[in-house]
Amino acid sequence: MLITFGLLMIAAPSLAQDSEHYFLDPMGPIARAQRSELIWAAAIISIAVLPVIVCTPWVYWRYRRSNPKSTYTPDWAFNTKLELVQWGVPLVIVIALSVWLAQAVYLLDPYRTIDDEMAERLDTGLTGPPVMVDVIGLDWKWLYLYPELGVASVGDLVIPVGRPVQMRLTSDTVMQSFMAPGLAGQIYAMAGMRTRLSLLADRPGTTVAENTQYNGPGFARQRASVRAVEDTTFAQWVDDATKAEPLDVETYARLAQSTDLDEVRSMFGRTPGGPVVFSLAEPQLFDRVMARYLNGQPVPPEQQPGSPVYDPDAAILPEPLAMGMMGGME
Ligand SMILES: [Cu+2]
Repeated sequence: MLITFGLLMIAAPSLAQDSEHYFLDPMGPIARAQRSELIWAAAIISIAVLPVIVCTPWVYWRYRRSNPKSTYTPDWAFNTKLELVQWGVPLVIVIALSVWLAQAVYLLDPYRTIDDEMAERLDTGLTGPPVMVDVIGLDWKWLYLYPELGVASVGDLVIPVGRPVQMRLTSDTVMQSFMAPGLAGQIYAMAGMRTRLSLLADRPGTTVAENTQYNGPGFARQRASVRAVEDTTFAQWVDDATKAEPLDVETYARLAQSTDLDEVRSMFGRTPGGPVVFSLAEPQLFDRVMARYLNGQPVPPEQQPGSPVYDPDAAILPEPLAMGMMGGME
């Protein structure tokens, strides 16, 4: 624990120099709260751990054989005061941490909608209505859909500063794990399941969205930038994306193949290193990807984007299921 804590402290300045924000240099209140919890929990646990680390060498030295001043008590076995301290202190720490962290877990529930009340508790301000983002994990990129704004992007999540972002996540391949350490915690994305994550950035900056669950040879390149930008920049970005090539069910079938971001750029004739944005021609894409795994039939290998025999022409997405059927899928 202490070693982890120490390493984190050493790592902090070097990470902060980077242009990207990581866990210890958050750009939003949720990641900031998580950081302070880690630091406080480590500090409180040190109350029990530090004396042991400090006293062990001292005891060895004090009671060494050659020290004539230390008392020799070979029959000593029990000391009430000592027992009370060494069981009592950890007990108090465990109780205090449990009560405090349970509250934190409830406040920072990734499924929780960030509204005015929550913003107040996180000591931050909101500047506008939430932005809905659907996230589909693919081999080996993150696809972000903005169904209300009619745009989509691959490998680059752009969010406006001060506005809550409500994400729904799923996977159209194996299980994946989404983590944007500068903004929020980690959440899984699984085929046929819909998870949620709320984000909030209160200053402009860039962090990274990683997949932290190994999913094959392109895994290491599945890192997407997450950019928090001012409202006007965001509006401009959406406007530009609206004019891009449409993303419909057929385009999606090609996009879903096992390719990394560079391969996607060349497949769709985009500038090397440049943005990959689409106008969203199929706003229900997320629900249709979900429905692929929920229609009661096994998905044949040629319709599974992660499969070597995946065939984009055979992988037409089904119509979304009725909302009632999507019930207990979260
Ligand atoms: Cu787990």
